[in-house]
Amino acid sequence: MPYDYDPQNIFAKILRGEIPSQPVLETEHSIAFPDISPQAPTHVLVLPRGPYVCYDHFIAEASEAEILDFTRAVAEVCRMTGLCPGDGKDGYRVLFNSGLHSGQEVPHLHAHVVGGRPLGPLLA
Ligand code: DGP
Repeated sequence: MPYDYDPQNIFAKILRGEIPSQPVLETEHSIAFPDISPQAPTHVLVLPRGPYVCYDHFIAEASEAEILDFTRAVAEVCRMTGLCPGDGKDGYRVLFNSGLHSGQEVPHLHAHVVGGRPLGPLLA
């Protein structure tokens, strides 16, 4: 299935340094920064640097190194923001919006890492 990546989307501009961001984590293949409109006390976006529209696009076309790096970056953000239940903390939610029905606004794959308050039912 062809995926049509728009290189003018806002996260592509951030990744090219055309728009400033304040990364909390940078790795070879991934970057993480706070969401501009946080929905919880902690709300961090984790992006692969590569031009992937959504999760299934990423898994279909990214290298194993990119997938491993991104997967680890998400976990590292959970850890460094102090949300991991394994650390005795109160936990977190990771979600991807993909496509129209999800309400995806920015067509560059990003994981939302949210926590810091009770998050309620997933589809509330
Ligand atoms: P989604 O609906 O899953 O595509 O979420 C897009 C998120 O991106 C939304 O929560 C707001 C955030 N966002 C949009 N523009 C910017 C920006 O320029 N900087 C940052 N940090 N976040 C942004």
